[in-house]
Amino acid sequence: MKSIVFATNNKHKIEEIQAILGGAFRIIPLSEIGCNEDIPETSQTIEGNATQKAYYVNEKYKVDCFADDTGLEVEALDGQPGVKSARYAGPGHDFDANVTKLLKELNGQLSRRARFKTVISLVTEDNEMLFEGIINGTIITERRGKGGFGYDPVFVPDGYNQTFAEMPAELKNTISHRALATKKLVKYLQEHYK
Ligand code: ITT
Repeated sequence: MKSIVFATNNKHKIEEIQAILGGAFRIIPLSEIGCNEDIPETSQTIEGNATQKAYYVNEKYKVDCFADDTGLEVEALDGQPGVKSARYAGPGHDFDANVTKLLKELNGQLSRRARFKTVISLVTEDNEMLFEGIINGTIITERRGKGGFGYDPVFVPDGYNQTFAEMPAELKNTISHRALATKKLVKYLQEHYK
């Protein structure tokens, strides 16, 4: 069976991608190649961070691999928090504080348009590719829903009335930024990766 390393130790992400890939490929987590370190993410862009992570693992461990990075880009905030989404309110990766800060920054703004963007970087022996997934929507004024994570309670995707945190996980995982980027990666792997 074909296999490829995913530069993450986030079990949830591995399961999500493995589910879309089905039985044709096996996704190998970093723990299985003996990589337990914090991979640097020092780029100023989402694309840059995904690429940096994939190259880091490819060069150090000599394996074909892919990595992802995601951010929430808010129109009225010139694309912020963007690449800083996880640490918007400070270094603690505190989801609740990040949402509170976002709602405060948007207070009184005319536009509440936003988009989630996921970029997946694939680095193999002879190729380098980027796959992007974007979902547009609106930031509402108060949290709604208990599901998901991060900014989900305040993000309503276009065409829906529920926030990502209110809708069933299966629905979010079918329409989300991450799902869109992942489907592109999977299609590429199925067609080109031998
Ligand atoms: P790893 O690097 O360990 O994989 P991370 O927390 O940095 O995990 P991401 O790069 O995927 O995760 O996302 C960065 C931040 O963007 C994340 O901490 C959330 O605040 C937000 N985010 C990402 N995907 C999201 C989603 O589907 N719903 C809500 N918020 C999300």
